Amino acid sequence: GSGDGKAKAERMFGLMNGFLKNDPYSLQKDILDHVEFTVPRSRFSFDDFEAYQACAHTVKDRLIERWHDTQMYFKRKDPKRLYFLSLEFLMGRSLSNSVINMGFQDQYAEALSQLGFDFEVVAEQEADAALGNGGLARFSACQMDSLATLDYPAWGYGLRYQYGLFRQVIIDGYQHEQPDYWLNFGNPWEIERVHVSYAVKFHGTVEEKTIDGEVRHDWVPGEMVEAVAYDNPIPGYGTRNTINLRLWAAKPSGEYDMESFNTGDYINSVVNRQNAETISNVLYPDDRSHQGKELRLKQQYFFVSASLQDIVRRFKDSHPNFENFSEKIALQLNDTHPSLAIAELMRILIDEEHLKWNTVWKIVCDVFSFTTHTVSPESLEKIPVDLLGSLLPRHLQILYDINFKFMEDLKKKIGLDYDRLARMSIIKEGAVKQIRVANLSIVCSHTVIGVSRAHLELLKTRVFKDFYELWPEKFQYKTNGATQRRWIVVSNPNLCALISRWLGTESWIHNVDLLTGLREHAADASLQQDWQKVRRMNKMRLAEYIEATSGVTVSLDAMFDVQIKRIHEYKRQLLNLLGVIHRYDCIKNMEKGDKRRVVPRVCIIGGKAAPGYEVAKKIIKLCHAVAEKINNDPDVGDLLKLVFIPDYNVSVAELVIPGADLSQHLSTAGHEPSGTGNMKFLMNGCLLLATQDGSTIEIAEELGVDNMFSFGAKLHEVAALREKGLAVKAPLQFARVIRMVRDGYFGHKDYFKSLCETVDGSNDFYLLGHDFASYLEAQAAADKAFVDKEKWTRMSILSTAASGRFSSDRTIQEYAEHTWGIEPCRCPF
Ligand code: H53
Repeated sequence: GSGDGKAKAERMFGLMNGFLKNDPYSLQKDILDHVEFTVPRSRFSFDDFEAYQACAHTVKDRLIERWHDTQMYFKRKDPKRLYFLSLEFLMGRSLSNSVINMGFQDQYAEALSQLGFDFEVVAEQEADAALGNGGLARFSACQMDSLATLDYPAWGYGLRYQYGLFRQVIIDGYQHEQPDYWLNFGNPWEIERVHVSYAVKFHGTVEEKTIDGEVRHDWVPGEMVEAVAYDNPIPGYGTRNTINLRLWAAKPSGEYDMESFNTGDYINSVVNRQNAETISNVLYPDDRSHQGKELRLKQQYFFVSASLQDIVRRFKDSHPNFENFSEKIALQLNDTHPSLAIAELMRILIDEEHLKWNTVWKIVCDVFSFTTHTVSPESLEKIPVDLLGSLLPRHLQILYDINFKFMEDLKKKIGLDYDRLARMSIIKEGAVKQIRVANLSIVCSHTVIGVSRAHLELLKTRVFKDFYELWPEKFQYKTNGATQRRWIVVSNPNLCALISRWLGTESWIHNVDLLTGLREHAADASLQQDWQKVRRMNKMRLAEYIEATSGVTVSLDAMFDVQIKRIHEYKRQLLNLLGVIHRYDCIKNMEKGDKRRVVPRVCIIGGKAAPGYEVAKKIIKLCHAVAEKINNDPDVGDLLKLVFIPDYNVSVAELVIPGADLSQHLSTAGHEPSGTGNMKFLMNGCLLLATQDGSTIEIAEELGVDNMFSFGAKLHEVAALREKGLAVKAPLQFARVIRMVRDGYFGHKDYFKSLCETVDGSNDFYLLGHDFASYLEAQAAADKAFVDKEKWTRMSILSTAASGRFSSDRTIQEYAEHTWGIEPCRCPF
């Protein structure tokens, strides 16, 4: 009865100690408790790693409190919610970020120091969560931080890979891949929800039945896998709101396959069941090509099906019917990877909830928005129809139905233009029939979003031209962003403090537009001095790291010149290397006296190559071969060093970016959809040397192109240059450095032959030859500016001051207002 309930509640409150306390003394007690009972070790003897584990558990306890409050508050207020579906999240480390966002930084530092530990050292024990490849995945992580900080009622959904992105090990200058078994020592940040699990079906057949005069589809699966939820709390900065990143792990289904168990082959039956877990085993390490592999398709469907079952279940918990589904839910497709969600939502609502096709179609078209991160039509994802039909027979039917209706409508609009109909069809006809996942996503989403202004232009004119002409109002852009919490506050604490001191407030941490306030001080001698001091300290940290990882000693007076990102031909790390070779060649041929005028450089390159990407792997080897030669040449000394930083990941970026003087963003115009690394460097006062591509165009507008070093063919010139082919002349210096590589000046002559051919004459698709001269000019301009310390520091301060627009807070606000229609829902403290 209710009397019992009341007594019980009173008892519960009586037993409750109030919220966890966050003063240093309470933190110490909690840390030691976790040392003894969770880790478990003796409180009289534990090391940095164990201190990290215990600390992480105390943070998690506090996150859980806030998580519960937030979710309860969302449930009570029932606002429209956003679900962000992404197959990749590059979260990196969590300890510092969580502690800072929750506002317990000083308390933790003090608590640990009294126990004889250093917070920074303890934080460095954490392994990166690398459940993603590159820009797309890190952007997802930044968006989660902004969603939480801006109090949006949002959740992320993804896959809990056992193995994250491979570890890059360099042996003899070659990249080798090693598995990243990041869960080996446990993951204190996740909450396993054994009771939140869903069956996900595969294979089998679809039976049609007529019930009450209506055709029903009954999918009888051939395989079932259980999806178990693991929740990762995401704390906002300066708010109690803590949102959720729910990742699914595959487990053998609880429903036994009686058939095989009864045949007496018990051992094999158990072993087969275990195969279910392979679905969430490993992240695909290739971010741009899709090979139509069954396992990949299974991953996509697995995470999408579990997420939608979860979303529909939550909706049904507090709504009597589906009438206002699309007023309460926004579903964001992060690229085409989660696009089977469209067919899955239709299947659930039609086959399981028995709604009518037209009702469901309306819902689907109202809830989905789709962000594409691609510029080249060739790399758009396609799924072989046979594969889909065998794995997801019911979904194939649904896709055919969607396409049939779409084609009929389209004929009415554009007439019988069969070429265009064939191009726009969701099904690509041909020897191997395929599903065009992008076409599906466009047809079924209310908005299609590009990741920068330039990217939208390419979508309109190249990638999705036909669709743009059909539905111009569907197409928009939201320029990417990065979170200043991780990329300034966590990774550059000294700069953070300096900024707050000069702005007289910390509010820029959640209102980043305030950074423009630095502009008026850019020439102030005293700010400049502090600024230089902070930057030099960061360089020192980086220099120590370089020495430890590559054995090269570098001078802090040199310009630290950095290019870190995935290795891709279009990103032109090769252009960088050829520039370094040219610089080396110049130094070698100089009179002794002239060397005094050389601006010393430390050229730093880092990034992973997809395991099957041969050209990219050769670029890594070339970097090592050139480094070997230069770094050991007594004629060069500190004037030039070349360093490859191995195993580039989020935490390496946090160390490298604050210590960079110059950063390079060299993509051939029209090839980088946006780019977000450039924004992180900008925030940290690093000058950019870059082409006019992707988001760099917008950075140049904000910053003034005179405050960066811009070079290279512009977008409108690229197509014409390619048409000219052989007639595009590369400068003599270009031919010379290529010849050095080809003739074996750096050894490995045969191995580098094919690499040289990729940039030879008419093969030079990415226009390295054409852009080389202007690249060298931009480099010379950077040298010249670096010598003038006052000017350089001013440019550096102006860079940080201009970075406000490139916060993911701005991006998320734009999405929230214009695309998702969600509003802040702030949990009271
Ligand atoms: O997505 C980033 C962009 C960046 C773009 C990147 C990306 C991937 O990381 C993987 C696949 C893909 O098609 C695109 O290259 O320019 O900033 C986030 O939008």
